[in-house]
Amino acid sequence: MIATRRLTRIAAALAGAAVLTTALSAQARELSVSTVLPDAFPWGQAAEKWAELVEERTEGRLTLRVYPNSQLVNGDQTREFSAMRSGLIDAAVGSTINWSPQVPQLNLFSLPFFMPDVEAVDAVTGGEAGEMVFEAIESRGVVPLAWGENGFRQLSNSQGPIDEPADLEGLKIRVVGSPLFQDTFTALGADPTQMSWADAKPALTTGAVDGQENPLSVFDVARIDQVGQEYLTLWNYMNDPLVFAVNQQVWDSLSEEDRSVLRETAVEAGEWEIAMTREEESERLAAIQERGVEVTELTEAQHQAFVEATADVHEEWTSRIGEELVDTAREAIEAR
Ligand code: X2X
Repeated sequence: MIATRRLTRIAAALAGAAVLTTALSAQARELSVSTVLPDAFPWGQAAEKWAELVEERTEGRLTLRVYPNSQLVNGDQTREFSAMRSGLIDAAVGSTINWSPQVPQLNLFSLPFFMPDVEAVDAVTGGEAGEMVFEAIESRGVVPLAWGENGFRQLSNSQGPIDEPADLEGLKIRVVGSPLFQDTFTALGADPTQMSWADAKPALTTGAVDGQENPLSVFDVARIDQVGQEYLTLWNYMNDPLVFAVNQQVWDSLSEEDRSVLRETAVEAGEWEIAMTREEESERLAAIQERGVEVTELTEAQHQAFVEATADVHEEWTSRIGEELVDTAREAIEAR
């Protein structure tokens, strides 16, 4: 009798615990967020900021857990978009470059010498062209929410100053795993090698490659100068925006309220990170120069020589990206 009563009590307690667990999990839902760079970099900070704001505004109902270093795709950043589309990853703050193998329209931002300044970038992302890019992402099962920014990508190398295409002749340059970069650097006479960010620093350290291209914040935080990259050319040849996005099924499963919180916090975190990245550029450049890196700025004529050397790449990739999108972006840039 006593034993039965105890069993009943245990059963009741277990049932209670089960109800509680269900209630808790219904209350607190965790979404995984992939990034390439961790929070020592503005990119990782953008994701952390998003997580912070979401937690605050949903009072813990929704939690974003950030997984940096492309760890959810074993370091292969070009698989991030597919992993998010298939639901292996719930969300990401990702680079347009890394997603461009799956979303050709994202190559818009990597067209060499197409976006001269931050105003051009804002005119594109904030206008009709930006909407077209977001539609292209959405049509592939991922919901884009907001823009962030990795920054204008600058060229560094270990061999000498670069101020004309001929200086790149035969230089082994690490590029990201996107075919457009292969074409741009081949057109410039360099010898491009595609590899992930995880492999880049070791390759620079051993001298397996002579150079790389990345925004100043990445060069600075990752201390790229310490692996022999003593020459830096400021050529603003492309800008690398980030996109905050969520898998479509995950999005559909959220309440309307949580969706608006996710969207508005992504926009806020993105604006915060873009402003910070841009504000810090000049300090970063000064810090890099102080560490002994020789910085080359291009004259208008030198810049033009690079533009001409990559004109065919521009033309070829325009058809892959879509004439209409490229034209819409060009108009926005001209009218900025
Ligand atoms: O791999 C790179 O160069 C990085 C970190 O900038 C990107 O993920 C695009």
